Amino acid sequence: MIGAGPAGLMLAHLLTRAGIETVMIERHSRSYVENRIRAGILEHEVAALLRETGVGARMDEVGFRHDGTNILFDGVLHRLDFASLGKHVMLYSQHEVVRDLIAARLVAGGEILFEAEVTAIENFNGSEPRVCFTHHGETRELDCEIIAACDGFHGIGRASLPANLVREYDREYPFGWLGILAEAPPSLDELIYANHDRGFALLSMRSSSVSRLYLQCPLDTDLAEWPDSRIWDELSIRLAHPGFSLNTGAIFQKNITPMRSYVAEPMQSGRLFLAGDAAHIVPPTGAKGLNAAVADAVILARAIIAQFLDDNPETLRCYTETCLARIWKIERFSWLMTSLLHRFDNHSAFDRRIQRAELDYYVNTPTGGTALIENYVGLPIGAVP
Ligand code: RFL
Ligand code: PHB
Repeated sequence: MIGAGPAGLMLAHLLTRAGIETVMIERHSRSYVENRIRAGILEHEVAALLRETGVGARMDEVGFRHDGTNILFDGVLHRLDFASLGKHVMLYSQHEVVRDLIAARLVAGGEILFEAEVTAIENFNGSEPRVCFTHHGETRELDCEIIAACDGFHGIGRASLPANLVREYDREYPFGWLGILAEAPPSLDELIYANHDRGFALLSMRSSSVSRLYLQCPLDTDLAEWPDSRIWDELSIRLAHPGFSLNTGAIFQKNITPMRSYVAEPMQSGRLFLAGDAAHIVPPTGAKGLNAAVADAVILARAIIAQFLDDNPETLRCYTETCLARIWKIERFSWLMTSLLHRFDNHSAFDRRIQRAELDYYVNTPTGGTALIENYVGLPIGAVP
């Protein structure tokens, strides 16, 4: 496994449970990956997977179960009730999931080579694939049967695939998100996704005393021009609706995230397999990045187990096909949420009316509502390996 993010850690966790030996190589330090603030929402089946494989206890203790979410437009809040499909999501930070998976690996006697960087992947189309890496200033080599590149969007795994094999599909959005973490109790016990004439806003949270909020912003936004008071004023305007008041507090982190959709096909060549952000990314509007990475890990673990323990190579051969059938639906949903909720400066008055009609359809008709909920809580991943 190259990379100790959610994809690599979950893959290693599932293979270890099945008795398959794994080696994990991670460029950064343990404390860096355990404190990297990213995603926050776990789909129903991803949360169930953590519980079923023995790494869900802390999530259930300190995470929040959400049985619905809210979409705000034209000043009216619309609640989508997940319980109508018997589902929920968990609000639990990605870095906490990473901590739990690292702890489980160490307890199981496994190792993670931190501050070790893969510099080359060789011979993956032959019978003896090799990974070259540096660790504590030394150059080392590792012969392996399978190489899983779980090394994120800028990793060496995808870059090592033969250029004439890979087809890329890409969309960059003409805006970003200005995200903050603040010492402020959540203003509501569920999320609010707000479509406003001034741009999108999202109300989320990390704990009973910390709020996570986002504002759509131009890509060239200079954080220096966004003092705390301006951020709170803008959030108050975009999230306003009857009976709501925004809790404010000291902002202790500000960042800007660009928005992009991307898929590389295929996700494998010979004995090299890509999982997670290494193969695809989504804009965060659908809360899918982490969930998609974990689902790839489950599909890859099932296929590796089928090949090595059940002598059935077919599932591994079909890895790309199995993943992409899910991934393109996730790409579609993330694109849909982004299209529905943001302000597009090139939109005509006609486009804006269509956007409103679409929002109205998704929140106010049973079919539209069910479609949105079904995707938000997560498409099926299948049996836990
Ligand atoms: P990760 O988590 O990027 O992990 C890849 C790991 O590989 C290591 N690595 C290497 N190690 C050794 N040798 C090399 N040559 C290596 N090259 C790379 C890296 O150090 C890293 O530890 O990928 P993974 O596992 O696929 O997980 C994907 C998720 O992390 C990602 O989809 C989400 O976090 C995306 N994302 C968000 N998703 C959401 O659903 N909601 C969010 O609010 C949200 N916020 C975010 C995000 C991603 C961000 N990034 C990537 C810039 C906010 C940010 C800032
Ligand atoms: C977050 O809490 O960071 C979060 C939640 C939902 C999203 C994106 C980010 O869609």
